[in-house]
Amino acid sequence: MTEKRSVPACALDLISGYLYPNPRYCLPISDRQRRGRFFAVFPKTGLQIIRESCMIETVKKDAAATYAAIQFIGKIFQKEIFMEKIFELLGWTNGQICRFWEWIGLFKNFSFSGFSLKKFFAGILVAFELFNAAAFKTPVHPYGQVLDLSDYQLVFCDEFDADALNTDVWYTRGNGARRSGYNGASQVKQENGNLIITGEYLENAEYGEGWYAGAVALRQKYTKGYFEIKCICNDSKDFWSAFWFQGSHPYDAELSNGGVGSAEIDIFEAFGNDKILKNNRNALDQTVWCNGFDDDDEHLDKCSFSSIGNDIFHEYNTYGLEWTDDEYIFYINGVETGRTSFGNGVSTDTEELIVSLEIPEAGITLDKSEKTEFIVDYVKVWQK
Ligand SMILES: [Ca+2]
Repeated sequence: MTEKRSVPACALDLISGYLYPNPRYCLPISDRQRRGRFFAVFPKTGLQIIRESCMIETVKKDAAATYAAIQFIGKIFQKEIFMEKIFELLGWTNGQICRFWEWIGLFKNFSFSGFSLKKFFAGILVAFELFNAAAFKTPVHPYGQVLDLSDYQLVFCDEFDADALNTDVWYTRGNGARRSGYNGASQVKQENGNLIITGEYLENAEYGEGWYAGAVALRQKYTKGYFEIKCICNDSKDFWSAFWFQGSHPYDAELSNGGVGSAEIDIFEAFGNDKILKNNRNALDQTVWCNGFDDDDEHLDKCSFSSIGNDIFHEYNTYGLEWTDDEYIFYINGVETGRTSFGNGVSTDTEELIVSLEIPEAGITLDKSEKTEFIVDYVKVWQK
């Protein structure tokens, strides 16, 4: 049986299959371990590791000068001079490389064997994308396995069709002071089959004058399963949309125990539509956070994938997490973006599933008359 996959997925396998054995699993090692071992392990672990943005953040921390130089070159490289111009000339995109992948995705189900021009060009593009990911922290398009829920059963579904939040299953979370503003129940509503969380400046609100946003969480906590949201991320800078798990003690070194005891799992965080580089505009992060993975109690380790959805600030996309006995597998629109058994392994905690519009630490630059909305069509949970 032929596995149905996109050309980029096939091309990546093709290249990595030639160059590296077993390239499809990222290493469960921390930033600091990765830093030392990166060059040593690269030939064996392959391309996946390049995709992890923590690698690039390590570069950032260690060599600010190098990073500044890379950033400078990256700006020249990407600011409508290279990629954008090429795609424009070829008429393949409307300034969004996602569109190009959709186009190239028309060629599906081709054989792995033999040489073809399609494979050759797809291979070059994938290699280029991976080079971008390594050098410039540009996000990568989903290219992994297609989601298969045949072993799962739907155990929770809220389409948000009612007039108001079903408080039998949800509660508004963290009400009160939140970073540079407030979370308020007033910011959560349901309309036209959507859950909507609004970020805005309010003068006479529950906790006084200031910037408000909100969060809801399921009362039922979960361990393992497949968790999916369909949503439109808030289209503004400063505030950001998120769908995430928080365990009971992910930031405590002893109790987190490298994520096995408890972890924070960010199924996605979309850090606002203010990206300078066009390539990054539809990017979001999928991250696992844990403590107690190394000897340093203070050090919070993370493993992060930076990936792209289709026009995430204006169109519905789905973002999912498959949390198995062995690993976390992240998805966008039903295609794997990354997988990891980061830390000491997957969490065994029962964790809280949260939908939130987040307020930044400081420096909100929106005009006080501006609003921003995180629009959620559904949240669903499947388990075995
Ligand atoms: Ca709905």
